[in-house]
Amino acid sequence: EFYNIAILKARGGNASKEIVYEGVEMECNKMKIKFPTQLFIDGKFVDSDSGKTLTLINPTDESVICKVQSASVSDVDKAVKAAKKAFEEGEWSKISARERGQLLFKLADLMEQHKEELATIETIDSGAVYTLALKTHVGMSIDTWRYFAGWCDKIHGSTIPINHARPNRNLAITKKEPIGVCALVTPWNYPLMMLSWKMAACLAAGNTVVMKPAAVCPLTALKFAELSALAGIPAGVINILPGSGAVCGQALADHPLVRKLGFTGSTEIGQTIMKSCAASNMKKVSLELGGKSPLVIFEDCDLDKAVRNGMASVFFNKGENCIAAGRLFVEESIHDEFVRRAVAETQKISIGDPLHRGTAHGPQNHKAHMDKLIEFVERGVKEGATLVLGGKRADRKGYFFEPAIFTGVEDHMWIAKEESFGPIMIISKFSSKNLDDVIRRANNTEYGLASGVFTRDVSRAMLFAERIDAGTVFVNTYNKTDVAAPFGGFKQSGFGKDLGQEALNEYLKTKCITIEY
Ligand code: TAP
Repeated sequence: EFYNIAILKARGGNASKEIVYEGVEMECNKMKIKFPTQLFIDGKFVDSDSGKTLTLINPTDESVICKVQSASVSDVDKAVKAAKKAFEEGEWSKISARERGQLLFKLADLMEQHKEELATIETIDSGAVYTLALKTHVGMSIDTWRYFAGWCDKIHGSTIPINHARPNRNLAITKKEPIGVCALVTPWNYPLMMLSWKMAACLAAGNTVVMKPAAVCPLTALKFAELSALAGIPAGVINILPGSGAVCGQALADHPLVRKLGFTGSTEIGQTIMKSCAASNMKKVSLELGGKSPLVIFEDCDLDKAVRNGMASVFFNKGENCIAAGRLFVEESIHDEFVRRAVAETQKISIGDPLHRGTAHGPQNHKAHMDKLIEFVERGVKEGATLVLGGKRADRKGYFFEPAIFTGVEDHMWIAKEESFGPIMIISKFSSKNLDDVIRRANNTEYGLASGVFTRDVSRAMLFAERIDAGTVFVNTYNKTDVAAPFGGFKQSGFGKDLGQEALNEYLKTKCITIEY
């Protein structure tokens, strides 16, 4: 079914404000939802210069949701120039930090008022299970905006006692300043949440932004653009450009007026972006990239909890989770019992329409990704790992893939090293007689995003946490991220942090002022 694009109007809490756009209005999930389908540049919804569009597919039933405008290089240029003007001359540059915070709180309130609509849009566009979309994709996004709104008027420098040029006296002070126009490029697994993690810190710091969501699911970003206009964020401060990475994303990395690029995505594209940022104008860059996070489960763990968390570490958000445990090391004495329980629990996962409240596992995000997962499993079987469950396309319409479990995975195997980004559990055995050896094996990857350990032995947990080379370590839990805690990887998982106070540094520069008196 194809939904017609209509001229729509939106009115927010501020009754004097009316936003007009071309978009889609439809009944879905027992509610009326509507969202724009145009680019958002300088406070207005507009068509792309090229007339090119992206066709969006609902992964649950493979139907076309709608077409949205796809940004060209000249659209990127317009958006960047609008963001530059807003940064240098607009209301945004004149209001106080506290007023900036108030605007971001208002935006968060509007997101809260529209949370069911946002979660529904996320579900049809990305296949996220609705209940999870409500709690995590949208819920954590709202928390993120509130967390960073609170930081706006608390960003300050220091006073530093430096040597005096006697007989005069001297003092140095530092100021934390916004960088200017920032670009954000994000992936498809948590579309609204990835936008929020980066953009909330970026705006709290006082920058303006041009953002490119993933081409396959840009709809919550466009709905967010509408809400930002209704919240009264001045024109040009937020610009949203759906488009392809090769055209729109690359033009952002190359643009000489963009001073910072925040990226989340694959290591491969991260490398391309870092090169482009260096070659164009040495723009500051932060990269949240791929992962193959190890989870080590010792025999003295709380096994019920380890099985529950072990499953969530792999299957949460259908495995489309950057910190997903890419490899489980289970101590040999509990290995068979762990596998038996994990298989039994995985068989109980209800796969189905992500809008149904009883569904725990929805379709993969898009077809190419599902096909990649099927190939991943075939390769694992070929190289001799034991596929004990799932790993096939489910026998129904939509991009459904049966959660898979592999055992007998050896260190040299391709599936032990490569990220699947899907619901595929990879289990290897270890012996706790040699803690050094399992830590060496867990660290034997070029990635360093997250890690986890289950044990009741505090010393062992702390030694693991000290020696594992990953930006996040979970002890007796997994996936426990929070807006106040810094998040980001080591090695080829990139650098720079999202969330927490540290994320602000990614979008600030420090100026040192030295005074003589
Ligand atoms: P990518 O293929 O790297 O795409 C990420 C974004 O970059 C998309 O918006 C993409 O555009 C864009 N892009 C592609 N080529 C570009 C170029 N030359 N210049 C600028 N932008 C370009 O990753 P993905 O497949 O969307 O996401 C999966 C990967 O992201 C996984 O490896 C996963 O681990 C990683 N990830 C990491 C994290 C964290 S926090 N570390 C979080 C989520 C995901 P298109 O829309 O056209 O593809």
